[in-house]
Amino acid sequence: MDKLLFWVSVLTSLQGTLSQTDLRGKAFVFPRESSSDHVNLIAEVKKPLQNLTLCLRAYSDLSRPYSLFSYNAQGKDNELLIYKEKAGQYNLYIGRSKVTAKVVEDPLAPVHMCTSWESSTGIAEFWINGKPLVKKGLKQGYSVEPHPKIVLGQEQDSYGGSFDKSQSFVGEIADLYLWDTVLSPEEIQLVYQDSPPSPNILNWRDLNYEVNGYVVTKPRVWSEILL
Ligand SMILES: *[C@@H]1O[C@H](CO)[C@@H](O)[C@H](O)[C@H]1NC(C)=O
Ligand SMILES: [Ca+2]
Repeated sequence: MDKLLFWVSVLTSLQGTLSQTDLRGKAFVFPRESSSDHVNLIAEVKKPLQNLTLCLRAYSDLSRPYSLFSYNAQGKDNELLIYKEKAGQYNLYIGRSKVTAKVVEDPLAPVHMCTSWESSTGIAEFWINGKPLVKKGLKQGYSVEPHPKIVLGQEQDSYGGSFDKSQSFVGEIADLYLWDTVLSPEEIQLVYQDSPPSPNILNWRDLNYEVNGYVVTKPRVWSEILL
């Protein structure tokens, strides 16, 4: 290892624990409320995004609003953000604009969520537990900025920081995938059933991430699919 690489890795290990792992069957547990505990997801986004689909499972008993997925670009807050306002109310932000989709749901039940956005039409979709919500539209013709900082557990108000305890996530997150395409309804069902088509930006089965603070990886013992 050359000297520079050595010091880079020393610095990195001081900041958090870097891992690249297959997290199948596991969940990130955010066990307490804070303005610091979070996971950085490391993704290569080199070109602006015109199409995207993000899916994840989440389990939380919070009743206040919280961030599920926070993607900021340099100087661009809320470039891509999933923010849960309250039970049954999901906000998608693209380039600081927002749409809201609503669904009847049990506030204490685990949830599988997919959201997609297509620049050419501006159409935003939410799929909750495999069911499509009413489509909305925003930012037609826009492109999501590349080179993001992606954070789970906290909502960024700057590039990689400025967290607010009252928007933090407490609970468990699993099976997170991000594609640079809009998945078809059939593909969304495959993701829901845990057979996702190969994701090209973030892949739970080969995830590059950095844990900061009190976040623990544990087996996922819950499911929103009634077996
Ligand atoms: C995004 O999707 C549209 C079709 O909806 C396609 O025409 C366009 O080429 C896609 N853009 C990229 C960068 O893949
Ligand atoms: Ca923000």
